[in-house]
Amino acid sequence: NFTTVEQMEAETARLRECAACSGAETWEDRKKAQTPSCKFGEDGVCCRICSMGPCRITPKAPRGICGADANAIAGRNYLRMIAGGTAAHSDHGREICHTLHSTKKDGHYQVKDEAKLLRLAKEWDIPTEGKDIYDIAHEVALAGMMEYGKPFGTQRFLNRATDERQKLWNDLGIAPRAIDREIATAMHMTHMGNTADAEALVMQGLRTGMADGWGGSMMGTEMTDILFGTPMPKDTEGDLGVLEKDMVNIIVHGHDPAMSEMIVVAAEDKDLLDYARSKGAKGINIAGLCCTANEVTMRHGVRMAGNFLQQENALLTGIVEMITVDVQCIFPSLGPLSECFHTKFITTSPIARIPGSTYVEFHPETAREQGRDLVRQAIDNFDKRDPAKICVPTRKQPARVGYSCEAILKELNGVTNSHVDERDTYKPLIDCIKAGVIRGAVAIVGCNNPKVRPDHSHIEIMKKLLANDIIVITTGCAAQAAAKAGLLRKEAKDLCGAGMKRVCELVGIPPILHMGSCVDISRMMLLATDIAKDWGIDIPQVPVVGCAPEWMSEKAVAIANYVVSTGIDTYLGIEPQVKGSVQMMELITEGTRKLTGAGYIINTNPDTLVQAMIDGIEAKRAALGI
Ligand code: BF8
Ligand code: SF4
Repeated sequence: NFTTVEQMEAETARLRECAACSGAETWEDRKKAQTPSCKFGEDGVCCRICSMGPCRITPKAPRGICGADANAIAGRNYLRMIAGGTAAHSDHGREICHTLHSTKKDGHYQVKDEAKLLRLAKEWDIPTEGKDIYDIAHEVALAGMMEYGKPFGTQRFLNRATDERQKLWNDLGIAPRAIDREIATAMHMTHMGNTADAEALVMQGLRTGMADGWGGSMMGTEMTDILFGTPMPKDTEGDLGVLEKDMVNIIVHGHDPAMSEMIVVAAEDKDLLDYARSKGAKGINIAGLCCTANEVTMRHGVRMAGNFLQQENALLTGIVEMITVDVQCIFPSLGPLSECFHTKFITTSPIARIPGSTYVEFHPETAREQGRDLVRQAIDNFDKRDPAKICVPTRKQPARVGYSCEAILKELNGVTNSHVDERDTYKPLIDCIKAGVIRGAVAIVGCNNPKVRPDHSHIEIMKKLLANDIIVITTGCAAQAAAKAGLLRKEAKDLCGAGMKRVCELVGIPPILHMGSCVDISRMMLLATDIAKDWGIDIPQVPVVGCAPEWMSEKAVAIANYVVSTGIDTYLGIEPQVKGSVQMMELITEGTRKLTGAGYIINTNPDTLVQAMIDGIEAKRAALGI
């Protein structure tokens, strides 16, 4: 049985009602208070870049005080969103480089995937002969950090792309230089009195996005795999029912796995387990939210409590002893909300300081003790639950997670096909696509957004794609929507057309492959690239598209820009905030397509959006003559 959105909504309503006595407020209440939203902001035509403003564009006032028109204002706002998103993902990647740089043989963090480290060292021409693995790790980490500020050259990872893409990026001038430089350039270009030409702003948007996807995000993924292991398929569960009434519940939330890994390790400690039992608990239960959930589920099978718009619901259960967060997508409302309950709210990063939390700054030199200490505090909080405020959720779904590119190739190696003498190739998959058994692939990624029915677009779109024999790969909160609905089970093959169903049975995979967190969309870029290489065509020709049906964050805009630059059409279920500029709308939908071979297709109706994707894939097939 699959969980429907109606069932999810009923559970949310029950939790909200249950918690009403404690005066708890959630996003649904605040969304009402924020409606209607500001039309100028919505359309991207409010400028407050300098203090002569704010200036708002109307038919009567078509230019700001400085003379900037709607195209300039919407374009600058848009580029600033990309800069914000690239900064967030890339700084996360940099933090992970620092964590790798702190590794020691007997340290708190160690190298888990030596083979991946050696591969990366080789790729980057770092000598490894006769060297200690930790010396290599430090050199690789340092080389990674240099990608952020090097004065010359472009990103090292670009040479993983197809030759056609690399040439195109150079010709268009969107091959990203140092990551920090692209962010700074975007901020500089949008300072008062600089670029007012929308096309130039969009081009820098592509280049800044590229600094994320083929720079900072890819850095995050690679270094995380080296540190904590390259994900391989695992069984787990998803939805709030993973919280256990009789156990100490600790939620890890955010993005950077350095902190959550330590909590997971501490929760397996025998002394702490005994301590939990001495306090009357049956054990210690770690559950994840948002991308931290994706990181720890892929490597440890830690269960997922839910996605972005479910973070408050987790606390409404009244059985969460502690929620520890690192960076990004954390609601400030967790401060006041946790105060309604016994829940301890712990912030751990100087990047995300939130009123109402206890701040425990994590350091690589003390991380293990800090993790243990937090787990101990959570145990001490177990008997502070208020029985009157407990509302135990029960629904959860099994899920299979952890499909890194390495894992997908391994699955394909195990299948009997006409490429038995070749290993680590996507050719068996390409054969299925050529034969039409699988029509193509869609990457469903991104957030939840109250502008649409949460999870509804994700789930409905995924189901329709499966029914049309289109394989789905997923990351971020979209992946958790799939997990909650039960779509990451192998049994989801029953929702597929005959062709896809057969492939799933033969290979032994679910029809929706969980590829990780949002920084792991870099994995998807490499997947599309290597499929194109094994096929002998360029990326825009491959029947693969991307889709963010419920996106909300600046990071999502950065992602959309590197996906489009990579030549993959991107279907959006939420309108980018540039509608007040006809030129900007034209540039992001059709303009980029003339340059990179891909653009946005925007539609807020999920049924129309998914049909457009199916048509888009069929058009790519027709162009290939398959
Ligand atoms: O980076 S999908 S709500 S959790 S931004 Fe945030 Fe969006 Fe979720 Fe992960 Ni990605
Ligand atoms: Fe107004 Fe121009 Fe200043 Fe923007 S930069 S606030 S449009 S004067």
